[in-house]
Amino acid sequence: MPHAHDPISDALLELLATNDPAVGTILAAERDRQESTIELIASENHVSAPVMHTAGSWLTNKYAEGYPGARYYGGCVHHDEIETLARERAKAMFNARFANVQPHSGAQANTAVFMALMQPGDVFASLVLKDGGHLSHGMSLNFSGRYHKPVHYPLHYDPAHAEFERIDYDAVRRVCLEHRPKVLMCGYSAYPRVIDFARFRAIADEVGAVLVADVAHIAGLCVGGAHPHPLPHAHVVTTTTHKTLRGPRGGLILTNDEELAKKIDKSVFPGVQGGPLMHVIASKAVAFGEALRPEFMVYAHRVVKNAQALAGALTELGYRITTGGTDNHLMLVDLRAKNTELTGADAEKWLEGAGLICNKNGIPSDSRPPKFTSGVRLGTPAVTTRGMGEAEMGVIAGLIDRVLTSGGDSATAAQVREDVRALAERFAMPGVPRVLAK
Ligand code: DSN
Repeated sequence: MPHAHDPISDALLELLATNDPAVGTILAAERDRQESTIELIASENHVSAPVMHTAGSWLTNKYAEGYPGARYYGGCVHHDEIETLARERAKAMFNARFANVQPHSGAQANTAVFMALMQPGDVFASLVLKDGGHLSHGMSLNFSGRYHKPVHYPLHYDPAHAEFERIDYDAVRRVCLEHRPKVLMCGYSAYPRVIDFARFRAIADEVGAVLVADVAHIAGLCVGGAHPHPLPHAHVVTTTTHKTLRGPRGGLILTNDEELAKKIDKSVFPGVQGGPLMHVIASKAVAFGEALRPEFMVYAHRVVKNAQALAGALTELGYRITTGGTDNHLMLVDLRAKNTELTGADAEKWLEGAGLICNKNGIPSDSRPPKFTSGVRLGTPAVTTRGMGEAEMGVIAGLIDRVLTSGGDSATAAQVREDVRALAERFAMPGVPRVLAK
């Protein structure tokens, strides 16, 4: 049975079929791929039709360098209105006094914040990438590692410790007391547990550091009440808008501090960016409006419940979930518990062959290099958007296990692919969003 589509998507493909069939064919194939597979990448989601199509609107035609009321181009009246609306909604979501909605991405947001808070060569503290951090938190090839001096705080690495693979807050304090960083960063790309923002703030205050919380992964959970809020603890909050927040690809910066807000605005433009992507800012405004509705709270809590159900089902099947489970939308699956030979790279490839989309990911203290890894990272934001629940998480765990215990057998992958297709067909992609369809 074919999926129902929103009329604008269909009209776009019709337009491209006559206008640019080469592009139209690729886009139609990608729509089909997304519809017929199960998306388990923790940093991805499926946006609503209003979010998607607003990103393709008239606002793409305009330069609007500057900020509302202070632009470097004429004709910005509606761009001022939309950016102001996006800012107001962003502030309401995070209970923040100031918001900058212009960063093109989360990495751009972090670049601008670093520029506002540090000079080249200054020291900052963060979690290293291989333990779940992000490349913009000090990876050697990234601007953050090239122009600043990262010092990294550890997790608990002792399997006998009750907090195994969780942040070692005492060590965060020790590292900060030793190195006196200008900035202390928290917020991660592959960390399945609650972040204690108040504890980080106490450490930052003790050493005179600015606390930056990069909540890119958990932003939607914070807004939806399924994870504690970073404000008022963090001095600055950065995030992407396209993960659990379910908006268009982009970045966002928030703070309660007026002086920091002024510095950050200058760093975003003209510091690291030129013209803002106003069509994306309009789409952010739509997504923020959705996130402010009560239905989004239900969604955020379901994302976590689904992640816990998936982690529980995989544990029963013999996989090890790092830290023993999850408090948020993601989990790291240590494949070695099931099969010491299996790498994350093979698992990712075999699962993709069966229509189960995820990414290989290092687990803490992984002995394998990032190209291979011993784990995969799984997340539930996208499947929850499609309306799947805890029962489906059990089904998905079983499908994953069938693929991973087959040793890469192509006949098994083909059978599972059909089961994935049948499951995907039962859960529509968001067209007209459910909240408006009622
Ligand atoms: N690349 C993103 C992720 O997958 O977590 C982080 O920016």
